[in-house]
Amino acid sequence: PPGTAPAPGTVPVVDISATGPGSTPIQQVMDLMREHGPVLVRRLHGRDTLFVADLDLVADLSDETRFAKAVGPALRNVREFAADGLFTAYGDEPNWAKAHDILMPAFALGSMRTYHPVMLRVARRLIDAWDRASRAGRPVNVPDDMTRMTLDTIGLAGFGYDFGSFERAEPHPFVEAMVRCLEWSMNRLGRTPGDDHRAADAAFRADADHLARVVDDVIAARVEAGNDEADDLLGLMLTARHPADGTTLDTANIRNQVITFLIAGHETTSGAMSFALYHLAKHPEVLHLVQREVDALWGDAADVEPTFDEVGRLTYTRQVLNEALRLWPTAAAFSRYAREDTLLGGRVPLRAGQEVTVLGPMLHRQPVWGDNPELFDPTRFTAEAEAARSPHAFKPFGTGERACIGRQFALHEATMLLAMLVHRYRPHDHADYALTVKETLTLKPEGFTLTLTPRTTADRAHSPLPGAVPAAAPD
Ligand code: FDE
Repeated sequence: PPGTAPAPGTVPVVDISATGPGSTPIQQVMDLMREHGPVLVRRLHGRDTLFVADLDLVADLSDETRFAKAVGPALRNVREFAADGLFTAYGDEPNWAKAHDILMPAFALGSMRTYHPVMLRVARRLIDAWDRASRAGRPVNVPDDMTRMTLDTIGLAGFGYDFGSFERAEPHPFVEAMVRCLEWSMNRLGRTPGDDHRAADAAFRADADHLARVVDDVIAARVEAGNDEADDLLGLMLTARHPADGTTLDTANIRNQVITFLIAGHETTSGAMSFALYHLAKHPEVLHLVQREVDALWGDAADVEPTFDEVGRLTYTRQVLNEALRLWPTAAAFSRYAREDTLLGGRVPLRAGQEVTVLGPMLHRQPVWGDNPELFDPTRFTAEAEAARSPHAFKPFGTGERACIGRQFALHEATMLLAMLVHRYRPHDHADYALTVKETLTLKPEGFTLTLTPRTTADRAHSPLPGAVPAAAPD
């Protein structure tokens, strides 16, 4: 049966039943791996999960002929509200391949040109809000504002729906319901058998119903506007026919896809941008190099309007994002299952159907990353460094045919925003922030705030820095 431990003796088994997984299960497994090594079975009330982070094992799991995506325990809970949406669909569910084929063109690199103007428009909303905070000398809450920005972006770019998040003091109710649904999915994994969970489950049902209602409104607004030919995601979902059989997606599946994209398209991306800003606030020398890159592109312009092609030229900014995703991949784990009985990496026996969970943050700290993996150093992502490294050493977007469909979307959005912010403001770590990583299935730096000073002409004149790109100083 799935989830069963491998033969005893081959892999350490760590029983956490006494404490449970707590509110930070990913970081708990990270600690267990620091103690027991990068392959272990975590046992909780008799339920076993095999976690791996070794490069050779992850490389082996990426072999699509022997392994496939597992909708693991956490995603099975997410299925309670996203059902057969792309992220949570089983590989053999017909709606996975159908939706994948229909929606892939909307995420090809070229399609990002279509989304660029909307991304820019929402980036402006964030900048307006940060200008106001900066004038008032008020700190900004980074993860909260990044979440406002990514929700508005996916809503507008994907579905032509405006959540108007910057006009609200509190997060949009959709976000609050969604975060609670994700928390429920996570916490349900750590339940002690015999406890009464009816209240939590009823609250979850109410939240899931709220998500469905919002999404039905989004779809109804589109259909009412008679504008269902639009070439965004929702337009494709409503009208595109599958090449194989000529049918479109059915209504229930469209609802599941919209929920899926609203969730997948914003929590993870906002976390990635928040971590990137966290590292920039802690590493002035890296910040300086990003400033140098954006100043070379935009000079002293007061209100920059990045073009699509300029975003592609922000190589160092993108390295910063990749390095942020290395240390804290915001979708931190993904699962695979063995198609047949096999020996994983030639050393861990697996039975057909058995699931294995890859722990990204620990894969990203393996020896392939050198002897100081905790060091934030964007030069790890120069083209040369990447070419010299196994492609399996870095998996923030999963692997194979079930890898992230939104990768280009997220990277374009995040690179552009980060560059605009660095061009405009000097961030101050006014609270001497100590990193606390909050887990709601995805990761984010909880309570991270900055104060901002507008950069001046004089600041920009000082940014050119001769010589090669130095490595960052140790933490
Ligand atoms: C997907 C994904 C993944 C895989 C998972 C598994 O394997 O289980 C991962 C890891 C990810 N994804 C990650 C990420 C990060 C970031 C930043 C992102 N992501 C973003 C985004 C955006 C959007 C829109 C998205 N994203 C979406 C998505 C989807 C739909 C999916 C599913 C696909 C299939 O087909 O399966 C994913 N994503 Fe992501």
